[in-house]
Amino acid sequence: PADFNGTWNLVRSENFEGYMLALGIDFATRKIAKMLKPQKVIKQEGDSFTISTTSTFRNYFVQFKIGEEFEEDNKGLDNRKCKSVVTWDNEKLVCVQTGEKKNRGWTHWVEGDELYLELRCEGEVSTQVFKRA
Ligand code: RET
Repeated sequence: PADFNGTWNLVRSENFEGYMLALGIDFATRKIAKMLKPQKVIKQEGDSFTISTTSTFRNYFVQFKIGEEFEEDNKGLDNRKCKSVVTWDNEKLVCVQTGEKKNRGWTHWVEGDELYLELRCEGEVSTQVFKRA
């Protein structure tokens, strides 16, 4: 499988505003959040992952094992709990976040020295691109 290990810095982002709106993130938080250049640190050991997203404003941490459902609190994002499960789709990591919001989830993949993250919620799709630090 693909190697996600490392430190990645955001270089561009599309429709993050739409994704945040779909999550019901308040105006003030959205204004700050869309200016941020978050960094991701991913640690991958076999099928176990830890992913920390850090920024000058707020951080988010998630830990999971492929195929094992876990409860996600989304603290600091929309704070809605959901049941999440991450699986491999070929070389992509696909997360389904089941809860109040329909069609919620994300996909991570690596292309060359870039890490892609597609964020989905209801009808919105946001794409973020990171480069190796
Ligand atoms: C920030 C800043 C505060 C507001 C929002 C944020 C969004 C973070 C997101 C993180 C996604 C992490 C994933 C990790 C799994 O691999 C940047 C913390 C809304 C959407 C998908």
